[in-house]
Amino acid sequence: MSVLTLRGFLESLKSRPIQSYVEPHLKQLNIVCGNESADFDSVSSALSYAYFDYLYKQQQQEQLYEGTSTKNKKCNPLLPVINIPREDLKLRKDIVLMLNKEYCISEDLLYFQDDLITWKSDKQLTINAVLVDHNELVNKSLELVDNVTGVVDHHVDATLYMKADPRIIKVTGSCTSLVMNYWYNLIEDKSSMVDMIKFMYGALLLDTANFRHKVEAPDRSALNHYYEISGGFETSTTMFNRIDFKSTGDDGFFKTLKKAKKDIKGLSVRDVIRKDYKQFVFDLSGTNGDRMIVGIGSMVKSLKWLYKQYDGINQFRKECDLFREGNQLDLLVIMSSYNDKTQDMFTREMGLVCSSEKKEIVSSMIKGMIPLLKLEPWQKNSNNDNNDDNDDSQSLDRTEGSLSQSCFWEFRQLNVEASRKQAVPIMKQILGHL
Ligand SMILES: [Mn+2]
Repeated sequence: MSVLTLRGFLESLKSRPIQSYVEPHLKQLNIVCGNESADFDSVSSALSYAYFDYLYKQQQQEQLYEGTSTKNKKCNPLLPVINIPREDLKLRKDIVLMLNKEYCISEDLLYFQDDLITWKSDKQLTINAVLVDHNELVNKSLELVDNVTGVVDHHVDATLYMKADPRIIKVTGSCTSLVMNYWYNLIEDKSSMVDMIKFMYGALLLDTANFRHKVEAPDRSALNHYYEISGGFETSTTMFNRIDFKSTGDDGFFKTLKKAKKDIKGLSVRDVIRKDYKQFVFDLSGTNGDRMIVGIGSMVKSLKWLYKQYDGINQFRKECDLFREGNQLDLLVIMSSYNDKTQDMFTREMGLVCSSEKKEIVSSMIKGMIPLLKLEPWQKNSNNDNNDDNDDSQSLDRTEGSLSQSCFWEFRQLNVEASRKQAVPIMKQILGHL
């Protein structure tokens, strides 16, 4: 087998029309996609899963036709799909940096949600999907995907698609670790796997804050595989040579990615929310089938920084409320995480905005979350431009004027281990019992 690269793989996919990947009689198309936040981990997991699947299928073909002169080269690949509109990729500067700079992969070599919509509606295809970095279809994906054929994920198990194969759901820092560990055991010739490593290692660094948080056994074994696989092969990529697997202290690679991830220059509040956003429908406990539509945007800046950047707390709240209304949400949650340099401490904050009709429900939900997420009153910026509103964050904090119909809260979240991944099941649980 000749050595392949991720770029080579994507180019070969794009060199053929989509129709050529369709199972002729069944009108089925096989894809792999990450979750709808399309963060670095999701994109890396989807691309690596598709790439490794392709390597494995090639290996099987070669074994099947070993010794015969007529090699059947036909193999139906899994298409990696990035689960956001194409235009939203540019908001994720960490991913764009990795793709463009390290892999010379431009947007046109990738498939997006827009493509999936076209395949589904114009071509009337049945979509079979492997889900990576999530284990439950939600929102748009529910309409677009017909069958779930595999799951590799590190979120709470929704116990769906029990016949999916593989079905791997384990606690890990990065989902890419599970992808690596799965394919490592199946692919014999590891030489073509090398090209994928820096993308996967990047996800591992970002998801564990450079090995400071949430490093689990599967992450360690993936790291060993990266080290072992790359040790045996020459690589010409400069970035890759800069990766020092053993030192986790001052890693230039991590800092470069983190900086790109945090770069929100030129983005509107709406863009900053959409950059890492997920939407949920939570059932309420009542018998009348009431539901709450909740959007959660994760941000890697402090609330104070965001307020300063976007013309103050009231302006920021107003933009958030517009986003909430525009997306027909009952509640928008902003989960902020950052390193507080003054105390060298990883810090989390939470901002919430809901319509006034949902004020009571959200207040009750917050009461339930306070002990679990260790929510504490948020310390307001000492700037005196908001000095007259008594912001005891646990009580209702209304702002005047056009925002009078909405309610806002801000908290410091002392349970810093709980990211969105942990906060969502907590919210779901509380709302289901109100
Ligand atoms: Mn993930």
